[in-house]
Amino acid sequence: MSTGTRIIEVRQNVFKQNDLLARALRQRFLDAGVFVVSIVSSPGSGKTTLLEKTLTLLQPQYRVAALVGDLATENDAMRLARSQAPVKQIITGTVCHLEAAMVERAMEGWNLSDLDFLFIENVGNLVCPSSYDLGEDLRLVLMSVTEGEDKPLKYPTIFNSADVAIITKMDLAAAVEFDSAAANRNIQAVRPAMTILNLSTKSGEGTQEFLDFLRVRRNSRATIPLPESGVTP
Ligand SMILES: Nc1nc2c(ncn2[C@@H]2O[C@H](COP(=O)(O)OP(=O)(O)OP(=O)(O)O)[C@@H](O)[C@H]2O)c(=O)[nH]1
Ligand SMILES: [Mg+2]
Repeated sequence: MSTGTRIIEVRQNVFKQNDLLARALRQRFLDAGVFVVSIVSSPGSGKTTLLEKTLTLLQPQYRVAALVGDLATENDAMRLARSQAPVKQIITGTVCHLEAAMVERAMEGWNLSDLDFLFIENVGNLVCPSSYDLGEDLRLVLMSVTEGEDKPLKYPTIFNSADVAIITKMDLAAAVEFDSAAANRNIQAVRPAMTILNLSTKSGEGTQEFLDFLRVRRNSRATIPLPESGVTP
């Protein structure tokens, strides 16, 4: 057997293990009645800023919590904890994505039935997180206006593995001559009919629509049975 063949086999096993665990997590989340939303993007697109605002604004109505992954530091967990929601930081060391096992471990001690929403901020990276199912109900991919309209074409897998695209930092769109139509076209080229939301946490544009969207998706999940395969719809 060549070294190349062995490497492929090991990778397939890792993916398979992760998928099995993610499937079990998805069932646990469903049984507990918690709606799980993960967020992926390149570093600095605004995941933590959006999440802090979301945790704060949802709390009067919903019980919320968050997990956040980074290679190093507890910075994001400290920022999110300002919302008063339960938050745990997952430090991945050299690993550029979260895995289902990390999520499972981080939730130890939490009673999932006490939650309505659980948010998971992935490590800032447009490549690694796309291959790892975390058992979430909804995966959001963020893309800020300062990154360039071509990112969906350059990183199609992450857009394909997500359910919704959110274009962030819309308050900076004019300053960087962001071409909204081109960005939308590029997203639709890799993921036809993908829902796209425009948002700015600075100006507040799109925030209410985003919160309404989360509420609707959470309510509709309650009526949709889990597919046999356990794969994210
Ligand atoms: N102008 C503007 N800046 C924003 C907006 N959202 C976030 N930022 C800024 O963008 C920078 C990065 O935001 P973060 O929320 O830390 O981004 P992140 O995606 O969590 O970053 P990583 O966790 O490191 O991948 C910060 O300086 C934020 O203040 C926005 O809507 N408009
Ligand atoms: Mg962050």
